[in-house]
Amino acid sequence: MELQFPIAEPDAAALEKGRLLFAGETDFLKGVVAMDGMPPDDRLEVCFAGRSNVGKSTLINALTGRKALARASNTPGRTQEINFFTCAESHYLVDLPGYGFAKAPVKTVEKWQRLLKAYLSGRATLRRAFVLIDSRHGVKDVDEEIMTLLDKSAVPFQVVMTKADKVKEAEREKIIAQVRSKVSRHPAAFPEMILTSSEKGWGIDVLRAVIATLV
Ligand SMILES: Nc1nc2c(ncn2[C@@H]2O[C@H](COP(=O)(O)OP(=O)(O)OP(=O)(O)O)[C@@H](O)[C@H]2O)c(=O)[nH]1
Ligand SMILES: [Mg+2]
Repeated sequence: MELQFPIAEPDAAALEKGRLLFAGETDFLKGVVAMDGMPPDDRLEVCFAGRSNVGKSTLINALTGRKALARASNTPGRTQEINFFTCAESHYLVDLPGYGFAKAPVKTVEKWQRLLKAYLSGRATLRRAFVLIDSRHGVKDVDEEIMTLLDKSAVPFQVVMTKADKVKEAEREKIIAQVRSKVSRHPAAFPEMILTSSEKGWGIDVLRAVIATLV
């Protein structure tokens, strides 16, 4: 049986909860380059994973309403550490380095990919991983690899489509269908997707509401 994987549509009360959560203080806590540098696991966290350049850092900025909280750039491989942000004192938002192609030396990329995998499979307080998929490109092999890792590590994940403003509606529907059919094969996948554009602000309130139900 294939699951339906609809686009999430929280009700007004859930949206309000999300709005309130993100109306609180958010701040950069630290950038981590090794597992032993992680902050104490004294609260829950959600992380943002995805291919380089998919829009992880930009999405954190959109969620928090702070333009330059997480450093974003057009160069794939911008985020090279695991960056922790505090959100309303109650949980962490975690910006991860991208996977796949990056404009950085091979050795450096290998090092941060190892760290990324160690984090995704070994962080006890990780409540949910958001796996970001570019609305123009759909699920690629490297995404499959990460989703399989999350399955094996029993880390629940949810797909967030990014850059929805970059595709026409017909094309978007085709890509969403592809993503649905690929993601629904992963046992750790949460059966609802979130459609966003950080540029236009689409779906940001939805993602806030989803995070508010988790923490
Ligand atoms: N049009 C459009 N552009 C976006 C959107 N989100 C991100 N971008 C752009 O995409 C580029 C990459 O964004 P980042 O947030 O740095 O991507 P990232 O996933 O953090 O990349 P790495 O840290 O390199 O892995 C930037 O030029 C952003 O301005 C969006 O919703 N719409
Ligand atoms: Mg980044």
